[in-house]
Amino acid sequence: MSKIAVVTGATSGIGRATAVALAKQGYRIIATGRRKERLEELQQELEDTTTVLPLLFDVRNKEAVQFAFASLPEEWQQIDVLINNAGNAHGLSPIQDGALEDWDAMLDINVKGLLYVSHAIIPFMQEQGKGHIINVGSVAGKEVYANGNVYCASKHAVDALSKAMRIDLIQTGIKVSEVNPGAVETEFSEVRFKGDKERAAAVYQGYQPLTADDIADLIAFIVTRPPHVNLAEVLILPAAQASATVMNKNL
Ligand code: NDP
Ligand code: 8X3
Repeated sequence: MSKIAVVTGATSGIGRATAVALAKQGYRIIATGRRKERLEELQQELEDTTTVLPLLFDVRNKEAVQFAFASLPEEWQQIDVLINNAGNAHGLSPIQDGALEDWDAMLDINVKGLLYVSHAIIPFMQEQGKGHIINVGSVAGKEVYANGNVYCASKHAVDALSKAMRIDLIQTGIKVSEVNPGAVETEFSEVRFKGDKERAAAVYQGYQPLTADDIADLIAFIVTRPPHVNLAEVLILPAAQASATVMNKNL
């Protein structure tokens, strides 16, 4: 039987590209997200490559997360890899102007959602005595930048949780890695700026950002290392980016 990877946030951007990359590595894919038609489209695109099981839930809803994984058909329970990718930024404002609903969204999705999904999947990996969890953090989990406040805090939490998971799971045979991208052109900025496509496009102008495929390649590399190797943490930036906010737009 081929290996199984769960990819959260597989309807767009990094998650979708990762699902495709892991399918090409021979994995069966459990693809999650809230947009049903996008999951079905991914399933169709991959029908000649692998089997895709779409699971529709909001990672904020812990009962829905628990139910989705508790009701997995038996042939989908031997989960080898979990890509904790679902997440977004909501807003970009000074802390004094922040919207409470944006703060709730970022902390509930990026932090608590990652925890709920991990809590549901770790028992399957423990049962097998092996597994690999890859958390998608960010350069924003390594640095704080102006107006990034709560998004940066959520990604610093992902950084802390990745380290904590690696320590707590060391006796179980489950590897934990963290991938921290800089600027990747996806729907990320459209979500951050609440559908303002022009403002979102401006984030990626004047330099060559990373693509979702660049991150998917890295994730596929990490999961295909030999069992005794763990790429624990990788910061991946566009060549034109030196830190969260320092860019060379003349490259
Ligand atoms: P996209 O907006 O393209 O994709 C976000 C994905 O997360 C979608 O599939 C979306 O699915 C899913 N998602 C968001 N909210 C929820 C929710 N409440 N429940 C379930 N799924 C949800 O952005 P990216 O691909 O860029 O982002 C993926 C990850 O990469 C995020 O964790 C982000 O913080 C991180 N990242 C992105 C960077 C960038 O520059 N783009 C840089 C560094 C890190 P759906 O809407 O269907 O639910
Ligand atoms: C996404 C990259 O710089 O917008 O995590 O925070 S950034």
